[in-house]
Amino acid sequence: MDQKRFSQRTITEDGRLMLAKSERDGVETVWDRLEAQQPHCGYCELGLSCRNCSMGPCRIDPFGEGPQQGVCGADSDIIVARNLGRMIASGAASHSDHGRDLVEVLEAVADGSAPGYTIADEAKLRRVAAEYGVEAEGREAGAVARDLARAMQEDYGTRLSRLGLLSRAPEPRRALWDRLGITPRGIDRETSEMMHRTHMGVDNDWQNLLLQALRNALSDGWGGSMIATEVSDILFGTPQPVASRVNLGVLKEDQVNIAVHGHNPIVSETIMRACRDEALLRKARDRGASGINLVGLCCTGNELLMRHGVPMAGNHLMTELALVTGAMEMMLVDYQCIMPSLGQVASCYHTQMISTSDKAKFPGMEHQEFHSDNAADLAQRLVERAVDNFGRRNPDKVSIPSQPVDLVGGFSVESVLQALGGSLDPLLEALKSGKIRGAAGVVGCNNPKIRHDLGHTALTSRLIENDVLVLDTGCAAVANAKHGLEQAEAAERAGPGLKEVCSSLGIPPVLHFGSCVDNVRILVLAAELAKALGQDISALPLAGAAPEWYSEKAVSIGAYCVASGIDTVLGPTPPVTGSMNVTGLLTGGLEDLLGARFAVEPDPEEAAKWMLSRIEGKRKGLGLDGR
Ligand code: BF8
Ligand code: SF4
Repeated sequence: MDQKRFSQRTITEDGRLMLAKSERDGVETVWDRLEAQQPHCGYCELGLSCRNCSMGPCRIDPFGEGPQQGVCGADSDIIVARNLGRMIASGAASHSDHGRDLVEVLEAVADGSAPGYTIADEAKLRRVAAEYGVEAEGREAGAVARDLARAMQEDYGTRLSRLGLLSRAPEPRRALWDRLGITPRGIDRETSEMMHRTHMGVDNDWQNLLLQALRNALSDGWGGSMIATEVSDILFGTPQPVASRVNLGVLKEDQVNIAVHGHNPIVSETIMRACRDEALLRKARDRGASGINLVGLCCTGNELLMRHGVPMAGNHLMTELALVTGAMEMMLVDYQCIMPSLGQVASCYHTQMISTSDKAKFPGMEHQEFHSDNAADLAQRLVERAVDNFGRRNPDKVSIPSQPVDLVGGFSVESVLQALGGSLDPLLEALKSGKIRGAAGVVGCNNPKIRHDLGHTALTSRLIENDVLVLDTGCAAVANAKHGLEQAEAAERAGPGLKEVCSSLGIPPVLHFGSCVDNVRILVLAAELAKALGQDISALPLAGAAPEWYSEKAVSIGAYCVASGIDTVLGPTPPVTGSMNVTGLLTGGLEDLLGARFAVEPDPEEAAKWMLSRIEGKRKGLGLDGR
């Protein structure tokens, strides 16, 4: 395959070079498998196929010539709405279950049964506890942590009316959710009810199904994901601006390279500590390596980058290619977005692949289960094995591409407030004066259907050129960082107003806000801005985008953003276009209900235009100068 075809797959140099090497090494990648899958099933692309029961599977003919109902009588609206509801249920469940695992570690820390973990941010523990009505004054941290963990567990199971952290949303938004009947109750309850309603013969009103889908998504955004982020901060520290580096060039030829991939910092934090262990570093030197080099992939990488500046090797589509470098001694995975192909890719090299969660096992990986009571110990033993594996590296197969790019990460609501001198006023002033036109969240995945990283970087570049401050997370944040957009110097690439604001604060025009569960940091910031202005979130000049999304989690994120009042544009088309009614509601009618809606636009230039026009429209609504 020639260079041109690699360039069609990715805009990144490290990606292109490793695609060429993967071909030389006979390794199949996600792009090859996408090609092999062509053409995709048209019914599924439109959302018009259903296999929810064994009277089917059924499909609806989009041209109106074949069947217009499934065996049970479900029409295109019902089938499309049910399918979308189930995507959101899966996404919300994934984020929320990740959050639950953290709550369990918090409880174990309180009980003294988690030797590898501590409470890193006690002030935050006390702040969040107070929000839950847990007495924090004058009590020792362990007792507060135990009560907070139990209060959060109630959010998952037994809360009867509303989630604990909903109080963070502005009052008009909460009142709107109440009026629409979409105030999320228990986190597990909303997912479970979504699955119930989409069983054959339960909810067959497509609008009613979509309302539950929104409630389910809100239980993720203001529930499971928010708990995940808050407890991660309590256990591992609230992010502060930190320098790091990104792309496959962060791997080191003369060191033991270890990658962590997945989402939950429970595993990656303990691995990081073991990588800094003096005895293991000595052992690495004895083996001829100059050190132990820990790198991150995907969102658990973002978690480590945000809190400790651990370098980032790449995003979703780079996970196979990181192995193709031939320089990786060990990759440890927890869960989510870990392609089941990784074991097969690793088998072409000396890389040891380790799965760590009882809920996520993979072909071609060795399973070593992490629990809060054995994590510290197990991490030591595994890093030691990675060190031993250094000697088995085949130098002929090693190729580390590209020079790493510098970035600043670690933006949280807390650290942004600090950068602003303790209050949101400077940001509000910049918005009011029009120096900053608005703010946008650019979030989500990579998808081989979109040229790798182009969606994120082109959209983000256009937004900052037009004086829109960008907050990014997940794989989008990694893409933008590789593109040099998360350095203070990138202010030069921004419009004059944004450039002035960023230069005076010494911040980049694109702020790395963390992993995908950390999208809730953007929600909280939006809520605080709305409260400061005495407005609902939907009145603010904000917009969101997931230009390269692939995951069901991204659908849940998009839905809770829109339900929270933030216009959101998706790159790849979600499987809903088989129903004119559902598509019309999502991309139009929702605006009357929620003050925000979806758009679908795979071209990042067009997506930028849509976001900018929505932002200017909201400015006008607030009586700020239009453009
Ligand atoms: O939670 S952005 S590909 S790694 S789903 Fe996955 Fe998408 Fe990346 Fe993070 Ni989020
Ligand atoms: Fe077919 Fe209805 Fe069963 Fe779906 S639920 S597979 S449409 S019969």
